[in-house]
Amino acid sequence: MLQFEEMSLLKIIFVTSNLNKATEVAQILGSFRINVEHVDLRLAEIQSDSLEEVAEASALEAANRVGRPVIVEDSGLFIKSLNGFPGPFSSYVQKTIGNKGVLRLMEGIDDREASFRSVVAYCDEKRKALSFTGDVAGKISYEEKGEVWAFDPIFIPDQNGDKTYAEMGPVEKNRISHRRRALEKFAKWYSKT
Ligand code: ITT
Repeated sequence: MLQFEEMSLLKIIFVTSNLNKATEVAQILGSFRINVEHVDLRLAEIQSDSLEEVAEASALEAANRVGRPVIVEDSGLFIKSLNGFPGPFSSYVQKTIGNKGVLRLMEGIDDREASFRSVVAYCDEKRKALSFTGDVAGKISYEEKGEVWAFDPIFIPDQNGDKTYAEMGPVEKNRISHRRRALEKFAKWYSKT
């Protein structure tokens, strides 16, 4: 017989080709009693200045391919002194010039202000995507600090002293991150549906 705890656990499929993201999403949604099944698919990303538009188009494609309700997540790092670059192009920038290239672009720039944005988009059989956005304000460091994943070693969130995401460790990062903020909004909505 099912225990009460098991019966009350919600489930959702998360589609991403990024294993780091899958791990974080499972940990964060787990804390809201939502169990995550990871489906590893690379989705077509439309070109747009809006992360919401990109995420919602990906959610629709993912729901069509998987045939069940899904979430996807699209994130971007927006650097103020670079007019919001790389923003929606963060993945391409990370793959091409990487953190060292970003730090080189910012040589001689004192204004290090930046923000990390996460958009979680949900889509089900109604085929109308719904998105939830989370932002964290912060700074770009002068050098890479810590390891882990992609931009983590160069992003210092404002709420946490001088530590980069990479130096914080997963528990601390998942408590305050842009992804946490977007997923918390999704979890509250999903738990009520
Ligand atoms: P999908 O399959 O889910 O699209 P992706 O790696 O293409 O995976 P995004 O376009 O959302 O994911 O991510 C943009 C870039 O930002 C990409 O290089 C990520 O690795 C990086 N990124 C996203 N979230 C991050 C985080 O919390 N810390 C560091 N880098 C992150």
